[in-house]
Formats: sequence, C-alpha cells, structure tokens
Amino acid sequence: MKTTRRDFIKISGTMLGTAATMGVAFDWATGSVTHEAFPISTHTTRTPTYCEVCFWKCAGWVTKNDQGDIWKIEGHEADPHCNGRLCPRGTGGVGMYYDNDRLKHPMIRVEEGGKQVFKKASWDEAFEVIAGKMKAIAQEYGPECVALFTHGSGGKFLGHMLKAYGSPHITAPSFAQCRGPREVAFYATYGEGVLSPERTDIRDTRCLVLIGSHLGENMHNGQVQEMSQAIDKGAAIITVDPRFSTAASKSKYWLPIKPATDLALLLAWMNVLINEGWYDKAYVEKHTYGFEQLKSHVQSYTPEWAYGMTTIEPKIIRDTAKEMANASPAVIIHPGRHVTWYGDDTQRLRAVAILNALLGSWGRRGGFYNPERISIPDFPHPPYPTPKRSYLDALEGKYSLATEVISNGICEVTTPAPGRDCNIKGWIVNGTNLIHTLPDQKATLEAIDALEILVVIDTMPMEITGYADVILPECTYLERYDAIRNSPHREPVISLRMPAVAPKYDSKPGWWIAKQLGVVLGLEKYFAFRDIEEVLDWQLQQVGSSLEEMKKIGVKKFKREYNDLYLAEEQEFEFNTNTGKIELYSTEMARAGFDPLPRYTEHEQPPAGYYRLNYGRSPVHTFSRTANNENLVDVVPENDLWVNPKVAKQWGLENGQYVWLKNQDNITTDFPIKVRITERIRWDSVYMVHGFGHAAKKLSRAFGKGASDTQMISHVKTDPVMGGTGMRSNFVTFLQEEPSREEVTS
Ligand SMILES: Nc1nc2c(c(=O)[nH]1)N[C@H]1C(S)=C(S)[C@@H](COP(=O)(O)OP(=O)(O)OC[C@H]3O[C@@H](n4cnc5c(=O)[nH]c(N)nc54)[C@H](O)[C@@H]3O)O[C@H]1N2
Ligand SMILES: Nc1nc2c(c(=O)[nH]1)N[C@H]1C(S)=C(S)[C@@H](COP(=O)(O)OP(=O)(O)OC[C@H]3O[C@@H](n4cnc5c(=O)[nH]c(N)nc54)[C@H](O)[C@@H]3O)O[C@H]1N2
Ligand code: SF4
Ligand SMILES: [Mo]
Repeated sequence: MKTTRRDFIKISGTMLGTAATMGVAFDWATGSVTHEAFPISTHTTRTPTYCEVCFWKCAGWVTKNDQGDIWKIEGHEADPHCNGRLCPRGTGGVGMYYDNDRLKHPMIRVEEGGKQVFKKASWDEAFEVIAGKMKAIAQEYGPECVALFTHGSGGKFLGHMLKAYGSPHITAPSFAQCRGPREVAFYATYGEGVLSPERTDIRDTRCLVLIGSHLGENMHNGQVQEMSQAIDKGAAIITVDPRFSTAASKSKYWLPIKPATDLALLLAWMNVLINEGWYDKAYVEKHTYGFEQLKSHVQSYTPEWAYGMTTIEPKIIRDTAKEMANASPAVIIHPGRHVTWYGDDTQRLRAVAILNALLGSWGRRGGFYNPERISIPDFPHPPYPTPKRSYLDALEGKYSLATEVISNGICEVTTPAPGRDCNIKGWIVNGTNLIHTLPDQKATLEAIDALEILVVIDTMPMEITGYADVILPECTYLERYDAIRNSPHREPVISLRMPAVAPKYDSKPGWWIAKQLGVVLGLEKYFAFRDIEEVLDWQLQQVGSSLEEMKKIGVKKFKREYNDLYLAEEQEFEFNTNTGKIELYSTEMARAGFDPLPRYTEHEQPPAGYYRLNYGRSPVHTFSRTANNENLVDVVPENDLWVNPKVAKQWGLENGQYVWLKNQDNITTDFPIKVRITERIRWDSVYMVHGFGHAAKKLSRAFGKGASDTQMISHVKTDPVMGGTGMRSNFVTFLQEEPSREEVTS
C-alpha cells in the first residue's frame, strides 16, 4: 500500500507491553469457549449483554466463574434475534476481551528525530489534543468540517457529541457500502425501508428467493434459524448465485447466473408473471400505482431475451416464476443486505421491490411483516446548533436520493479539489476499519492525507489506527454499558448491555469518551448526567421499565400498539409515497431525474485471462474485525480462493497452492492466498471471503494471513441515485511468483 505524508506507524510491541497468554479452546459440542486457565466453576453470576461481533445484535447472558473471569456467553431465550442460541462468532466473542493484542492506552502521533512515532498518553492529554484541533477547525472553517465515521453501538454517544459541536456529518459504512440501495429502492416503492433486522416473514414463507443473499454463510442469526424452519415446513428455496453457496445446496432451484446480469432475470420474471396472468391481480389493483406502464415496459424483457444475458434457460425462468406465483402471497424475493454490487443497485433493488408487489407479498403472512418498535426519548439536552453547510453542497446535486450521509461522499469532499470551498478537515473514526471497509484504498488514503486530524477509537491495532493522530482504546462490549438496543420486530423488544467485567488496561467505554471530550470542548450542558446508568435508568423509566429491572431480565418485550402485523384484507391503506400507493412506477425517481421503471444496463465482463472478483462471508468471521480472534482463528485461520477446475487446469494451478492476485489496475495483493479448486464457482469468477490479508503487524494472529479483497477493489461503480459503491466490477488474474514490490506501489 502506498504511504503518504501521514506515514503508517507500526505500533511497537514494547510500547504496548505484554500480558500473559491464556489458552482458549472452542468447544463445538457445547458451543462454548472455555478458558483452560480457569478451574471449573461451582458458583456463577450472569449479566445481560447484546453481541457486538456483528450487527444482528443478539441478546445474551455473560457468565463468570468464581474468580470473576468471563466463562461463557449464551443466547437469551426471550430474544427474537437469537431465540436462545448465538452463532459461533457470538459464542467466540469472548476472544475480543481476552485478545492480548488489544489497544491498551491512548496514543498520540509525535515527531521524534525526524521520525513519526506513537507516544503513550493519558486520556486528558489525548482529549486536549483532539479538542484543541476541533476548536481550531470550528473557528477557521466551521464545525461542519469535522466528520464522524462510526459502525456499532458507541456511535450513538459520539454522534450526540458531534451534533452538539455543530456537525451533521455522521456516516456509517452500513449505508453506502452495504444496504443503502435497498432502503432507497424500498422507500421509493413502499414509502418504507426494509430495516434491520429485516422484516422478512421467513418462518411462514412458502417460497424464499435468494438473489446473492448467502444465508448460512451470512450468519445473521434469527434469519438463518427461520430459513431452516421454513425448509422443514416444506418451503421452496430458489437461489440465484454464480457460486454454489450453502443456501444453494439447500435449494429446490439453483440458478448459477452470469454475474452482473440479475436485473435481466428480474425483468423477465415480471414479464412472465404479467403476461401469464400469474400476479396477484386484486392486490395490484387495490394497492399499486403504474401497472400499465410497467406492463408495457417489460414486454421486450422476455425469458428468451434474458437467457442471452444471464445464461439461465427460459424454461427455468418460467418454472421458477410459477413456483413463486403458486406460493403467493407467502413468498419473499429477499432484498439482500450487502447490495452495493454493480452501480445500478438501486434499480436492481427497485426490481426486487416491484416483483414482491406483483406477488402481493408486502404486508402479508409469509412475505413481509410490518415491524413495530417502541419510542425511547433521548435524555433531555438543549437543542443542537443548526449546521450552516452540508457536504452535499460540494457534490453539486449528486446522489440526491441518499437518505443517510455517504461515507465515500465524505472522503470525496475531504480530498481538496479546485473550486471547492468546503473541505472536511477532521475525522473521528469509531469502530470501522476504513482501510478494509471502503473500496478504492488510494482514494481513502488521499483523503486521510488531507486531514488536519484523524482520531481513531477502536479496540484493536487495526490498519486504520496506523494513520491516526490520536488513538483512543475503547473497552470491548463485554466491559461496558451502551445504548438500549431498540429493535423493530414482530413485537417491540428492547435489550440491555451492561459490563460483565471492568475494562482491561486503560480502555474506556464509548459513552465516557464522548462525554469527556464533550466537556473539554465546552459542551457540558449537553452532558448533564453523572454517568450512563443515570441516562439508561431515566430512559427506561419513560417506557415503564428501569435499569434495575433490565439488569435482571436483559430483554423486554412490549405489546404492539397497533394490530397491523399484516395488511387487513378489507381495509384501505395509505402508503407513505407521493401517490399513497405502492409505486411500481416511481414518481420520486422520475422527479429526481432517474428511470422511474428499472431498465436493463449491461456491465463489462472480464478481459481475457482475468476473472471477476467475487467475495462474501465466512460463517465464523465478521468482516476484518474477527481475523485476530483466537477462538475463531482456530477454526478458520485464513481465506482461500475458489477457482473453477477448468480455469485451474488452464493455469496449471494445484489445490492448496498459494498465488498472489493482480487486478485490472495492476495492483497486486500484499499476501498470497491458497487456491481451492471447486466446481462450486463459475469459470468466469473467483471467490474469497472478505476480511483477511491484514497488513497491521501488531495483529499477531491475523497479519499476513490470506489476501484482502478490498485491496483488489480499486474500480468503483458509484450508484448515481444514492452514492453506493458498486464493488463487484473488478477483475483479477493469478501470479504464481511473488510480485516485485515496486509493482505494488505503482
Ligand atoms: N471489500 C469489501 N468491503 C466491504 C465489504 C465486503 O464484503 N468486502 N462489506 C461491506 C459491509 S456489508 C459492511 S457492513 C462494512 C463493515 O465495515 P466495518 O464495520 O468497518 O468492518 P470491520 O472491518 O469489522 O471493522 C470494524 C472495526 O471496529 C473495531 N471494533 C470492534 N469492536 C469494537 C468496539 O466495541 N468498539 C470500537 N470502538 N471498535 C470496535 C474493529 O477492531 C475494526 O477495526 O464493510 C463493507 N466493506
Ligand atoms: N458470518 C457472517 N455473517 C454476516 C456478516 C459477516 O461478516 N460474517 N456480515 C453481515 C452483513 S453486515 C451483511 S451486509 C451480510 C452480507 O451478506 P449478503 O447480503 O447475504 O450477501 P452479499 O455479500 O451481497 O453476497 C454474497 C453472495 O453473492 C454472490 N454473488 C456475487 N456476485 C453475484 C451476482 O452478480 N449475482 C448474484 N445473484 N449473486 C452474486 C456471491 O457468490 C455470494 O454468495 O452478511 C451479514 N452476515
Ligand atoms: S449473529 Fe452471531 S455475531 Fe451476530 S450478533 Fe448474533 S451471535 Fe453475535
Ligand atoms: Mo453490511
């Protein structure tokens, strides 16, 4: 990776000190992590939490042994996110707490003998440096010029601090690198988003269509459990995936589509449903707007036409359309979650939304239910100052339908450009490893290089910490309180996270970091509470509970206020769209200058000798955050590269051989990756799990293990509708010898 003015600093071992290593074992039979160093406990205490290993946020119980050490984490029986069972990652989450590589105290970048190094600092010193810079930025450029990137629970408090300071620029990669196009497409169609957890009524469905959603590898817990329930009850699964995924192996139909052509299949399905009269006529008549326009729009998108694009035979397209129609309305064309693929993603997700409307599945049992959550008021505080500018001012009307701040948009306006008056000058990065998370690493590094201050709040010495001016060590989720988890679900449900143990080292919880920094910035009136217990108790009292109660029960369900889990058949319903109907033809997209009906666009295919880089999830890892977790590394230590046997033969590749990858922009991977020859991937693509190939040396278990998909994703196709970063238009080839490192930085 290219170094910049802001040299990547390798946090040295001596600075961090060492701690005794404890042996940890993961027991697959009981699903628990045991510490060899601990005696078997006789007396235990348990405290409630919700998991932070991924964003499904399952509620659980943390059990300690007699010595007060964490013994195990189990799922909470009453929680609909997990129904009493955590996934292997959640069970192994205790590895985050015990990791000896953790960040241990604040650090500040200083210049020593012409070299940049990190110096150990006290929290007060660190806050002084940050507040000093933030005050200077506010004075010279305005507070809007500081942005917060955040993913995870602590973001709530830091977000409050940033809004009090005067900036609206709070962004998460879960929008423009993940589910943004889906939310925008469903808003345009139904006037509501899909939300998280997804409102899919999988447990009662009779047909589940998965378009790239690799449930089973994507381990979002409740969803995976409901899928297996549905299969047991005889539901048909249709999986559309160029790779024979775990879900494909459970499916009645596997459609190994040519990558990047899904929109052709979706349009052909609409063509068949409409022309054969297999759609839900009463529902379409009663609830939708624009059917006649849609009907004439899809006439040319026949199954025979789609065959040429997708390589899926016309008969299969018709048979699967019939399968869906037979199950209607208990059918789900799953909207997916990580949907930023090819740059026309909002349009593809609009097609998914329309198809569900034709099948009458929105608001119906076995389709999409209407979730409800309770309203928890904020702890009282003065009104926030009104920001005077937005980063969108500098983007000249681009991405006009984005409903959240776009992370790559913040990068864009951080990098100086001629004639631009607003540049972001400071970033606070909390719980997101932007180097692995944002595509186009060169653009990320250019933006970082232009900053006057980069503050990173993390638990681990991840890549992003190497570019920081100030590093603040947060304690892990097992050592802290956080905001109440307030989920939209079939019934409203809340969950408490409280510390099971005191923070290790000199690490601190996010809420405390936000409050202390707020005070040093002179914003104490926004933090008029003693500690988070006071905040949580006040909030819980407003909804008829208390901190004391939640400490005992962990999870609390509430009665629905309205009896509208599904649409009542005889009742009129006004959707939150311009026409009050489900918009097959989107008036909002038309108004904003985008195609009101999705139109097929072709995407480039790999040049000769190159293969499309396809990526996904390992069931036992989460992104880059678990690559150093010793419980999980024991199970899956590195990623491998799926290669079709035909391709392997052509290149003379052997199973288990290590190769480096080179992409269309001549960028090569830092580390080699192990070849896995398998029929389960099409010949035109290769596949790897995201999150490996760490270059940060202090990650003692993750450094140099496997390759980084992000490093190969230098070509980004930005979605004009909402700014999502299409990441699947990158092509790679194999290098059987280690490339010379000059090539790496070219
Ligand atoms: N190439 C590529 N890029 C992707 C994806 C992909 O598949 N491939 N997936 C995209 C998707 S869907 C998403 S949602 C995003 C996810 O993006 P991120 O959430 O940024 O993913 P991680 O790489 O896990 O980075 C999490 C960071 O949070 C730190 N962390 C963990 N726990 C805590 C904590 O309690 N407190 C604090 N302060 N820090 C903590 C970890 O050490 C790590 O540095 O990535 C997106 N980017
Ligand atoms: N274990 C585990 N589970 C997780 C996560 C994790 O890190 N670890 N992360 C969570 C998060 S935040 C997210 S967003 C989700 C992401 O998971 P999902 O939303 O389920 O999936 P994607 O990452 O979009 O897609 C991956 C699948 O798409 C297929 N694919 C690739 N190209 C194409 C194509 O052109 N067409 C079609 N039809 N399919 C294609 C791939 O072969 C792969 O099977 O997972 C969640 N669950
Ligand atoms: S799905 Fe697994 S990792 Fe995600 S929150 Fe639940 S237990 Fe934790
Ligand atoms: Mo995601």
